[in-house]
Amino acid sequence: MWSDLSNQPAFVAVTSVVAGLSVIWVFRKIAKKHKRSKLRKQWSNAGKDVVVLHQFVRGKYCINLSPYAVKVETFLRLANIKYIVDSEIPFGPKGKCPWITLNGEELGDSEMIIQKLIDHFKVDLDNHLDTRRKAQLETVRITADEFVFWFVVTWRYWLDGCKSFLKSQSFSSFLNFVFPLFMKKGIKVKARYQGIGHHTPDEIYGIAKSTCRALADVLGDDPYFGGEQLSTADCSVFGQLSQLMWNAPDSHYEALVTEMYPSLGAYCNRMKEKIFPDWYKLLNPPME
Ligand SMILES: N[C@@H](CCC(=O)N[C@@H](CS)C(=O)NCC(=O)O)C(=O)O
Repeated sequence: MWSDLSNQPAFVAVTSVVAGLSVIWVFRKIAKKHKRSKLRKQWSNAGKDVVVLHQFVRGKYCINLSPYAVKVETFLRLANIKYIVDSEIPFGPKGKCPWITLNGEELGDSEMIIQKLIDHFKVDLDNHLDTRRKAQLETVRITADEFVFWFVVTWRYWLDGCKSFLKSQSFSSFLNFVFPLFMKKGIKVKARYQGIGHHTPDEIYGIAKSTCRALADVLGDDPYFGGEQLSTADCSVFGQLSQLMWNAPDSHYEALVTEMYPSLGAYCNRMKEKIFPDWYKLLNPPME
């Protein structure tokens, strides 16, 4: 025998809540779309050949919490390309940060962005390198982008639960509370898929140590990974190492570049001073 559920108070309450949430969801979606299309018009008016770099808000000690955003911004400066920064919509067409808008075209993925900029602006930061050295630096770049990244985020968000990282950001109290809750679980799942998440914290630190040692050995006594002159690979290495240097305060991960392999810390400072003379003004809040 069927009873008429629509007359039950619990049923009415649940359907009202579901309907209310659905309306809020639809309104939020529309508002988001509207905001994005308004901003899109603004970005298209940035000027011909002016890159709009979309990234997270700046940090207290480092210009970004995303190593890939630091990488792209470093490249833009090295290649003398005009750019402006947007932090309202940090996630782009591939659902990742950073991304760029160039002459109305939206593009994601730091490496693809750099390739596009190289083609469009006809820049070559590597013309002082022979083919063999270029190939060696490409493996250094891959190590930084695809390997350093994983031990940094696995430690930062999961193993350390954002404790050290949050000291380096100017987040609101609300974000300080919810950020670790979401990130810890999310990165744990991703790190397991990637593989690094199956190791113990000591083993992960061991991987971080041997990777930093290898990078310090490749750098040797040179000022940059490109030798006396900077190279495209320096953008990636700086982007990743900047996270250890400035976004892991008072931690054994920071010590990797400040104490254990100080040539890497000196390299970070050299890059900062050469490419970002305005570094302290860019920080949030700015440091004079
Ligand atoms: N391969 C991409 C990686 C970008 C990336 O993973 N960015 C992170 C921030 S550092 C992100 O957006 N993560 C969000 C997510 O994976 O959902 C690139 O080179 O740009």
